Amino acid sequence: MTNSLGDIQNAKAIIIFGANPAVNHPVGFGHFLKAKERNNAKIIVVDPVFTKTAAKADHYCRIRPGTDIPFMYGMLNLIFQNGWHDKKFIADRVYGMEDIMEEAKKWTPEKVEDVTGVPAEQLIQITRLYAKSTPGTLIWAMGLTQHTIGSSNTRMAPILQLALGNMGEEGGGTNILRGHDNVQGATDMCCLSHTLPGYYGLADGSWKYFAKSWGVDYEWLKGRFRAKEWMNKPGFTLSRWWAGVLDGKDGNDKVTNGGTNLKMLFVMGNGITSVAQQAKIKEGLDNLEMLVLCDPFVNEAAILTDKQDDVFILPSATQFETSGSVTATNRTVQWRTKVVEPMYESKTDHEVMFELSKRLGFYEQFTAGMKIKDNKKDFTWPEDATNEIARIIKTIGLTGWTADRIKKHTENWHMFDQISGRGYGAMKGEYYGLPWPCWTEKHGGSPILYNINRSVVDGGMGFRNRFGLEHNGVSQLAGAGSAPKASSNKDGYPEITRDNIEAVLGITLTADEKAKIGKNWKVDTSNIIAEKCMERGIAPYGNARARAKVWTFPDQIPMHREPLHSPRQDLVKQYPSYADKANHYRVDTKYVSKQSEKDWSKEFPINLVTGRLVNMNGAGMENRASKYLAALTPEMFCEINPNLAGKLGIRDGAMMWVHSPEGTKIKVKAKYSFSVSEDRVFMPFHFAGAFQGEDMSHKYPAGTKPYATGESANTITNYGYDIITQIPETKGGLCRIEMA
Ligand SMILES: Nc1nc2c(c(=O)[nH]1)N[C@H]1C(S)=C(S)[C@@H](COP(=O)(O)OP(=O)(O)OC[C@H]3O[C@@H](n4cnc5c(=O)[nH]c(N)nc54)[C@H](O)[C@@H]3O)O[C@H]1N2
Ligand SMILES: Nc1nc2c(c(=O)[nH]1)N[C@H]1C(S)=C(S)[C@@H](COP(=O)(O)OP(=O)(O)OC[C@H]3O[C@@H](n4cnc5c(=O)[nH]c(N)nc54)[C@H](O)[C@@H]3O)O[C@H]1N2
Ligand SMILES: [Mo]
Repeated sequence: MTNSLGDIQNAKAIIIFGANPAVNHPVGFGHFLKAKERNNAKIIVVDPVFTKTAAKADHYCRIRPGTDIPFMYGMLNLIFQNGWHDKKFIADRVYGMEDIMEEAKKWTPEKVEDVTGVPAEQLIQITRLYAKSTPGTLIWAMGLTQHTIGSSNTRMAPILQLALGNMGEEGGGTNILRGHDNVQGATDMCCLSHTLPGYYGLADGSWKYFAKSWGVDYEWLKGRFRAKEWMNKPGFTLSRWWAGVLDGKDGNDKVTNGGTNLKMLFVMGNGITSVAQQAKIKEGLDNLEMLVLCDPFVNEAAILTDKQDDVFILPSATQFETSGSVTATNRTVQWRTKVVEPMYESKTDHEVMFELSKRLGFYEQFTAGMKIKDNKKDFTWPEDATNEIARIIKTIGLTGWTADRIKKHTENWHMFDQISGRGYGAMKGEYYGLPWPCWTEKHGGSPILYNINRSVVDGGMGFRNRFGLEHNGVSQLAGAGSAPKASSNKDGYPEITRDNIEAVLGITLTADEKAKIGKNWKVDTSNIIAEKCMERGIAPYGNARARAKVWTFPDQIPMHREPLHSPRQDLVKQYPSYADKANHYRVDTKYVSKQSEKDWSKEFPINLVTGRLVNMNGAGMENRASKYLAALTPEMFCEINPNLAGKLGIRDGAMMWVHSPEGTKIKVKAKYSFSVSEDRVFMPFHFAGAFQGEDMSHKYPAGTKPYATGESANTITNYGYDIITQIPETKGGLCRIEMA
């Protein structure tokens, strides 16, 4: 999120792609409604389903799943044609917009209508409204990401905002509504397989920086791997670990994993039934040697599997039984305080991890980093963990996030403005929750990314200089005069290093400073670079251009590609998917070969959209185990348009089979609804405990069966994974429906 929920109140227009905040962020959605009241802000919702958010919108565009790129190019085409774009912003602060302009020309309103299903007239109407009502904020969530082209979608949306000059503005920006509490923190700390914490990547230099910062021997770290080369390779993803177990057997995707398959799965805080392709997941679970599930509830992976031995359910404590820092969707941090001691025999997640590291023989190395700062004999949990993060993570500017400061913010939360985040009284000069980057222990945080109307000390900055000084002879630095306010350097400038600091900042370092300073701002644990930058009003990461064009990606600019399972075969030929990708996070992944295997739409003519309910969360066990929440939706269901249901002879409330191209099926209750058109259905994914028509509720340990069980929508979500991130295509697929 470049701005914040509160800042949405400053918007004059709000365009929402693939998010349903009225249901999934109902408290945050209050800010959207206030923007409507305060500014008469217009809300535009682009969604294949008429959601509760759409019900509050001024305009609802019923888009076909997976066609947001044509929709946004269609908007851009009109914007460029009418000269509604921000020419100065583009000239000074963007790289590669010419290529976008060329591609946009192809997407006339009529063509957009054909591909997306949104009437040309409506596209023209909403584009004019959005382009003219600045600042406009752009919202997205899972409707853009869960596609084979999800990563292109998430580039396209910021490009639209860059074209309109809506970036770095109050009331503008791209505000991506994140999922769980602290999912931003989990991402920042990298609960992922392709980078070290803080997005440092897996290169040797990063490993060495972390070895030093953690107080462990680099050679020891290296020795944990089978061979050095594996240190630099990404691991499996959550969506595809099962392929690692099945290891190419029975026609499953082949893996590159050093000649061995995965044998053990340790799960801490994922429901497993929330992941696409449940039939494959079941096969993966069944073939494991050992399965460990740490969860406050019975993790329904244990119910799905037929595995009888070596399945361990460890009772985890909840977040109410522990404390520590958590990061919110707008990059702010808060301190969470323990409410009660861990109940019964449950243990907190960190205790489980500490005990495990003792048994596995690396507790000392695991905890060494927490003792480095004051050369301590022992550490205090969790304060020293938070301080360790502050000491090491420079890339996103966490230096200012010390435990003491975070606690002070949380204790004084009433001393901050709800919209701007600015502090009053004792908190003056700081923004609530110290939104990152928070460059130094004195810096007050940066509530609006890329805002050059503020000084760096007051949270201003340009775009990060991350990809060199030039590409193909074109400068990557921002244009003359576009540095943040009150900067000693008025123009674009590179990221700050030991070698260029004196020249860029116009200063001279002392010999002592030169001896202490790190190689560049990312690894400068002395923090001299950041401190000097603050004095001169310079952002340590440089002042560069945002890239509309990424020369290392399969599509340098976002391009439309039909979903792997598309109802429009004519368009599949015109806009085919990517070439198959070998060794994608260790798994050979199919794209065009799957898409062109046959005309899937003949057998499976209906679009399948999955999503959320307000009373349930994720895999849903937590809520289905609550009598009152379960009572609101006691059974798994599928929203179906009465006209479609009528054609199939299915009555409201009748049971029906939903089949997927993967050869799987689920039995669910029909729920008549006009929220979906006749060509698509909507299903929540919060149910588990039944599998392809079989009730498995006898498998729950005595006394643990939730109040509601049912089929998981993920049993029929289709094959398909994003080309960069490998997120499953759970929002674009096909199905066939028949009476049960
Ligand atoms: N009550 C509740 N709240 C939650 C959660 C929960 O499970 N329950 N989960 C949390 C988590 S982890 C997350 S990530 C967020 C997710 O929050 P959201 O992203 O809002 O959640 P979804 O309902 O999955 O999807 C949003 C919308 O995307 C639409 N959509 C599907 N395909 C497309 C498409 O191709 N284009 C467009 N434009 N739209 C499309 C769907 O119809 C749906 O209305 O919610 C968080 N909040
Ligand atoms: N078809 C389809 N599938 C989807 C999606 C979709 O839109 N459509 N959305 C995807 C998205 S965005 C997400 S984020 C995932 C969400 O799916 P999950 O990550 O599975 O989400 P949850 O059910 O919220 O949480 C997982 C587990 O964590 C446990 N838990 C809660 N607190 C703690 C704790 O403190 N410690 C431990 N150890 N465990 C705890 C819960 O009991 C639960 O079993 O689903 C994904 N799957
Ligand atoms: Mo999520």
